[in-house]
Amino acid sequence: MRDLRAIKNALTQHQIELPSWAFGNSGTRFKVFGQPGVPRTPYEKADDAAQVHKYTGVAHSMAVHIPWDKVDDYSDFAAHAKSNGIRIGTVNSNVFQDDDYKLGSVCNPDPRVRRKALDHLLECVDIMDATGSKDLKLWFADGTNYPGQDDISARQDRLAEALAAVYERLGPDQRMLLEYKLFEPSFYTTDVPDWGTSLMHCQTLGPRAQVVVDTGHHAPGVNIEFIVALLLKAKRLGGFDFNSRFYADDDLMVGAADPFQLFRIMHEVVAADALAPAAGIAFMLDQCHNIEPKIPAQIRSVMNVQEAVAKVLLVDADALKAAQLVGDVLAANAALMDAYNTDVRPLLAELRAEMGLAPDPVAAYLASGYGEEISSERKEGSPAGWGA
Ligand code: RM4
Ligand code: MN
Repeated sequence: MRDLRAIKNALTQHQIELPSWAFGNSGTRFKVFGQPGVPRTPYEKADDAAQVHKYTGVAHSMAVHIPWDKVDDYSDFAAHAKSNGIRIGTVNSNVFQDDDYKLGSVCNPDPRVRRKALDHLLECVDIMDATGSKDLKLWFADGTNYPGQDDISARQDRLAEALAAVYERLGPDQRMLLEYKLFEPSFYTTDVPDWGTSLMHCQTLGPRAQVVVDTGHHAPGVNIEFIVALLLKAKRLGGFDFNSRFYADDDLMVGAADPFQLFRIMHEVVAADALAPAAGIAFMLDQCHNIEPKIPAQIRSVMNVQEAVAKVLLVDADALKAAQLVGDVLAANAALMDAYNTDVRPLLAELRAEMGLAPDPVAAYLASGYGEEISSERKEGSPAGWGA
């Protein structure tokens, strides 16, 4: 069994990346509810992300989404983040919010539209060069709504061509993370619907093309930890987009709907010794806070991931292995459940105190007055949002 010091060290090293879009206004296709104090610029999103890091100590970076986070000077933006104690992380491309993309972006039958989409992806790599970001995350809304609408196989060829051009452009220490999603906005076919499709493209491209598992992007009942275990074996798990779902791509706070699933996923990561930053797995949140206050919701999400990881680190791996090898089903299951059923909140509070942080990050943030401050300071101008 791991000793307490090793568990605490692993938890201190484990980093969780925040999404810039969690701080802007968001909603569903029915309504976006505005909140007071929402950032008006990418700079203010970085200020808010820095608050999450300040109270958790493990959220060192903020992912950006282009064009939502377009700025005039990306080096200056990166310097601003740095002066707040965080860095700009993954660059997310956006080829789904332009009229030209009605029939797809890089898979569109029209070569002019494909070129436009590819240019955007290449521009995202330029931005990575300026911000020092290491990962380009690609998610495509491409697909079709009706049988016969387009040629399924030809669309795969167009996708492969665009991915190859982007891969070619990456610097030696940059990676491409290819995300998949079962359906939505396309309802009949999606061009990257599952991990098999993503993995096939990544394997064709090379080792710096990796699969991203967004926990909300599967059919109900899919065993996500199995997918994670296989991608880890293939050395193709680039990272996670963490969130929770009850039905489809709900984007709720990670660990809120099914904390046990999060524990099972993180157990595979720890079992493969892939928790530490050196393993190269990007642990990102991909969430929207439509009805709850955003900064505390991000803090809560980071805490939820930490709680799952802490429980996993408590698993008696030797006892588990021994039980598995002799086929003791109940003892093996108990080794996992004993750890899962442990209340790790006191351990995490103790760790935070050792890190010089308040034991209860949400309470400390709420007491700080930052929320009231931004509500009164950010009255003018238009709040950021993804424009649903
Ligand atoms: C997509 C996908 C991407 C995220 C956007 C906002 O569904 O999950 O990762 O960047 O939403
Ligand atoms: Mn995602």
